[in-house]
Amino acid sequence: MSTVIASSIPTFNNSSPIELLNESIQILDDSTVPVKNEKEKLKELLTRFNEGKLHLAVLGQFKRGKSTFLNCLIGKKILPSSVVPLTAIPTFLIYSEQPFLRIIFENENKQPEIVKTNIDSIETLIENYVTEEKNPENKLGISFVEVHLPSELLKQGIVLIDTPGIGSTFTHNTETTLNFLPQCDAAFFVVSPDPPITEVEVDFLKEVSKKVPRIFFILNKIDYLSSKEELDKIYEFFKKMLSEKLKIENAEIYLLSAKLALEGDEDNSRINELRKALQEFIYKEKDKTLQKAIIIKSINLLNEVLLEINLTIRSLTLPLEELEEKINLFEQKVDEIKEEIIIAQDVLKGDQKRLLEKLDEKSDELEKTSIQHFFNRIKDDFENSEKILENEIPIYFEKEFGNFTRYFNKLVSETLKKHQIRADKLISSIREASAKIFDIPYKAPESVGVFELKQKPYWVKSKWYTPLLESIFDTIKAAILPAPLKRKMKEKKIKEHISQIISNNIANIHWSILQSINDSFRSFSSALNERLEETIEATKGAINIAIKKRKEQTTKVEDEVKKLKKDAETLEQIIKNLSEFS
Ligand SMILES: Nc1nc2c(ncn2[C@@H]2O[C@H](COP(=O)(O)OP(=O)(O)OP(=O)(O)O)[C@@H](O)[C@H]2O)c(=O)[nH]1
Ligand SMILES: [Mg+2]
Repeated sequence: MSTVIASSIPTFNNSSPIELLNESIQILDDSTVPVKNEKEKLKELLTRFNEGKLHLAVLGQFKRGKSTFLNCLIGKKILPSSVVPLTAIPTFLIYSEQPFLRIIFENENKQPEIVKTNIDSIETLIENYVTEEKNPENKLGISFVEVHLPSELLKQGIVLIDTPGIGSTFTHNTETTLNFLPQCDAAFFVVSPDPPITEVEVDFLKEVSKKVPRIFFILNKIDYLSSKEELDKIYEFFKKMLSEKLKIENAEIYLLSAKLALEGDEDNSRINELRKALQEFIYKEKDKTLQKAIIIKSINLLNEVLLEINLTIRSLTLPLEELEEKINLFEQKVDEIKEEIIIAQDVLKGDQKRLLEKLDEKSDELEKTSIQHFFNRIKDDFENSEKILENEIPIYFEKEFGNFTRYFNKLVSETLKKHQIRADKLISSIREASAKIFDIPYKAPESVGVFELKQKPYWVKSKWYTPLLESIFDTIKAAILPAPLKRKMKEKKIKEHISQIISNNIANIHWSILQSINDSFRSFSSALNERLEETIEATKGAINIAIKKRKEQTTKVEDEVKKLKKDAETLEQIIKNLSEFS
């Protein structure tokens, strides 16, 4: 006959992740182990979870109909749409009973602007802030705009986000959207048959699929297609592209005519199928998508807390002599790891230097090709050279600035990712060493966060071109010289001018990227040191407190150990239950 012993450890069988997180915070609140950091982080996660708003963004190439599509989801023309590239600023649609706008600026010291409005005036009002036409090259320095408005769809806990279209000549719009990706929890990716899908879109989609866990595809503007055969053909083509180029199988693709939907043609627009899918997603998947990220982060934190609790227990129970021995061993190990970190920091500095050399090399190359390009451009149409330069130089450098940023962004994230993996291993090895020395089970956390180039974006934009002073040409014109000589003088002046402008522009691009690279490496390096110190402190702190307790109040040690053991068991159970939700 077996004896069933009733356990005093709760099993939380029916607890929700929020209850589990609350429970663990309570344990940490009452704990004598120094876990303040972890507790704060857990509280932040819980708040985010409680607010529970999923960021659902609409992404795609310019002019695919993203803004129009959002208007038809909301059922009202809220976002401006046009035949020219338009949306320039990410625009968040958030539920509120009373409509108002909140404008958030890039300069964090500038207070957000609140603009009260009524629902019918929203479109004309936000035009002033989010469109390329009214806010060219984001001269207002806006980071994003929130449109708070009453809507049944938004009320269900989603925030819909309109993003600037990628791939237009306004490369800063592409940059804005690429930087924005990590904030998306899920996305609608909009394509259309005019043309079906471009290389730019394929590249963009590769980025999106790396950063956004859930994507719906929308084949918009189906009213362009005159027959079912055409529709099937384009659908199959798109599906094949997703499978061959992006290895996305079984993609969810919805057909749509946002235009017809706005006109109220429910049947031909096929909007209802999409609405249904969205409702189903909100109903079945929304919370899960958000939950997953929160749970993984919480489990990592709780595993660290467990290690500290177990360390304290060991420090309270081991014979003092043995404990001293182990502490010495641990200190030695920490010193070894610190040495390795110094070496890693040196390698990091070397990589930073190599990237800066690459920047010099690329800038020199660009200077040469740009001068050649513009000399050639004016050669055959000399009389119009000023017009040509004025028109083409800003576009040319706008594009090159975008290319440079993308190129170095990729190099920086690849380089720092490599370092991050190494740093994670080293930091983890501190915890692993303590676990091993003190004979405690330990599970290393999963890596979080990818480092990217810090953007110092658009300050160079307005200065791409400064015209030559009229008076220089007037002087040449007025001079008593034969015509061919005058032309030669003018040509010389213009060429000098081109070289000067190109050199200034390249210096600006170079400076901007250089600052970004240095900032990225600096913040990586200080984050690494901070994490290292934190980890060592947490581990040592747990041991030191235990030793102090032993020396001061030997009689209570037994009770303390009992309580800690119970906490550890409860946390283990919470981790187990949480992982069932992830
Ligand atoms: N025929 C047709 N035209 C559409 C449809 N959806 C949008 N359009 C038109 O396409 C043009 C671009 O629409 P927008 O909604 O501004 O496109 P967008 O993707 O937001 O563009 P950007 O903000 O520049 O990236 C507008 O002229 C819309 O009227 C559609 O389903 N059918
Ligand atoms: Mg738009």
